[in-house]
Amino acid sequence: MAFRWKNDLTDRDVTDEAVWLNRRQIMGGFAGLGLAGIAGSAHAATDEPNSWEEITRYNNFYEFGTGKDDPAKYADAMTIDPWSVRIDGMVDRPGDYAFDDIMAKMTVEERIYRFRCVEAWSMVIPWNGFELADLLNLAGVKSGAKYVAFETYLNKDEMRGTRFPVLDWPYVEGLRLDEAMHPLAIMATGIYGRDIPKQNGAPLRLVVPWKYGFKSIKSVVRITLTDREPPTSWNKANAREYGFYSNVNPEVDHPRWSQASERRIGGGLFAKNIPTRMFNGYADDVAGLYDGMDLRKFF
Ligand SMILES: Nc1nc2c(c(=O)[nH]1)N[C@H]1C(S)=C(S)[C@@H](COP(=O)(O)O)O[C@H]1N2
Ligand SMILES: [Mo]
Repeated sequence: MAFRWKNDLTDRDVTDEAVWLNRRQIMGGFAGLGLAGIAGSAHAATDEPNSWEEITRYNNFYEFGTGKDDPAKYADAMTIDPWSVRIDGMVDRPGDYAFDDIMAKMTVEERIYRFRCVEAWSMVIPWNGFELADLLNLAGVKSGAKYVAFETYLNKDEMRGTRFPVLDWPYVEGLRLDEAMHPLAIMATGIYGRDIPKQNGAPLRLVVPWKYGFKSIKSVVRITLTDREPPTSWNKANAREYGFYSNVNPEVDHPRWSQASERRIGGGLFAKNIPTRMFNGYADDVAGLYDGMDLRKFF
């Protein structure tokens, strides 16, 4: 790996780590997790992470319903053990990778990321996970591969929302290969040092912090390397409103609302409205991926 990403979203510079953890009452959650990145921080605090309750009770996971509280209510029905991820297409070692075997090979770190939904709300989430690049390298990406396609688990008996044609199930997403290989792109397996809850995409989900939240596909069962831009669920549902790239961009509005600002979840009625940043504040890291591209055309 050419460089490891440095966290700019932590308050551990100013707050003793144990105090920070206790405050959120998560000490019980650390057993068995290799939290390589839990210590050490690079920069001063800029954002405060959202609470466990906010992160796990205000969700989008349409397979369980379109209400923000539906996933927390209904995702429990999803079977996540055993779990495997089929990695296929243009790879040297295609196959079904058992979740436990993947975890045995990956280095889990903490990544505190801003998370910006296309609906103009946002949170700050302390994920635990590993770099997507490490998983792709496990399977061996063949030369000629240009894109990565992802697919969510689908079980109509367990996922009550899939009885309705809100989206064309299963939920699918995609990235360009260089986006997928970027060290900011992770597969999250935890939050606040605990296993990731089902409503947040257990047992592993993609997190691409510089793109709108819908790119961060949950409960991934299949990853396919391909040389063609893969179809994506929201683009299939409404191509005029949701492009393949969907990079956070305050200058390109959604056809039905402005993307210039966002409502930071928390504080109830006092939720703050804050300006949205180019690439969700990760421009220094990722703008180079889009050099020379017309970001209005490729939205
Ligand atoms: N399979 C699947 N993945 C999904 C979604 C979904 O409905 N189904 N919703 C997306 C959207 S719109 C957002 S904003 C985020 C929400 O993630 P969170 O609930 O963990 O905050 O998940 C994304 N991933
Ligand atoms: Mo979203």
